Amino acid sequence: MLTVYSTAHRLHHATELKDGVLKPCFEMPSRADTIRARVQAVGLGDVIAPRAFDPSRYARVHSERYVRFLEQAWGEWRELGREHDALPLIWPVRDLRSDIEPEHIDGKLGFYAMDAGVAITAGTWEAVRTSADLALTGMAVLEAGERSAFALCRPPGHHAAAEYMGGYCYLNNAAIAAQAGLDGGARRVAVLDIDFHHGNGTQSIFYARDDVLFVSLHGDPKQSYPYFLGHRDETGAGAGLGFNHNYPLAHGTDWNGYGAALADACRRVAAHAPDVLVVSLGVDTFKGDPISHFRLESEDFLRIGATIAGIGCPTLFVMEGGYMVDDIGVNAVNVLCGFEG
Ligand code: SP5
Ligand code: ZN
Repeated sequence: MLTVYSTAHRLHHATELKDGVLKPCFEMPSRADTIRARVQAVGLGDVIAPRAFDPSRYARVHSERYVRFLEQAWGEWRELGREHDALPLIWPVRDLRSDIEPEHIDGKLGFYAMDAGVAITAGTWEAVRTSADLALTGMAVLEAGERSAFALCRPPGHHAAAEYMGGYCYLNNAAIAAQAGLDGGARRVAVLDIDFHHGNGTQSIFYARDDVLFVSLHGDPKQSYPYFLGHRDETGAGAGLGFNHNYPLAHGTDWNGYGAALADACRRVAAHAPDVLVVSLGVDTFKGDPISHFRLESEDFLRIGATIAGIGCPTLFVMEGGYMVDDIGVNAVNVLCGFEG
């Protein structure tokens, strides 16, 4: 399996608000480099560089003004003489106006963010756009006839929706790749999201559509981030009714509960008969993850890969979360090795 990777991710290393204190993000550069090292240690296959795509490709699933905001935010922040990470401080909740884009950068940050886990720094845009290009390159690899590919994306993407960032995510790499698959001729695409956290952004982007099936296994939002989406009764809207399926699982879920839910999820994906499958690959379901609450063992990730392979569809793996850095390489690459059989 080819891996698409770039060192550009290292340009993004930010801080987040954690338990009331600003700290370095759990989503840190060593994550991607640990996974890359494991890819090479097991001889998974060649590691290739991404092609550069035009930002108009990102605007197939994001709004143009949101992509422009991401590109320009750091410059606007710096114009005010600020040097630390750009972070939102106010959000347009419920009865506040969310239909007018503010001009001031402090207003814009809140307008385009769902939380305080998405700081913008000097290198963020370059890292973010390269991460999306990794996913687009991975989709191009499938279109060229490969059965699978691994986009080693960082920053991750699945919390980012058409017009907002959140949860370490800026551009939705998996959604951008899924849309590129359709634009390249696929009639049906499925996104299977196995990150511990619900992929609220991907769900939101495709919620009213029947050409992209979204299926997600995650910590129950009653107990787990992102709290405000990911319940079982969210099954799609309009033409998309029946094309969204959530499997909220309790804290402490181990392979017993997880394997059964995954088998059911994969049956649903196979029934959609997708021309291409995008897997949002998070390994924060691991028992030792510092911010998540499932109990999967490293060997369970081999089983996940084998179960996904059973769908029998060209598959693009897009890296999402996973914060137990020492084990993230083994766990992520176990999914890929399990897939290859
Ligand atoms: C891509 C991805 O995995 N994003 C996750 C973002 C989660 N951000 C907030 C997590 C807060 C968890 N707090 C629980 C603390 C447990 N000690
Ligand atoms: Zn996650």
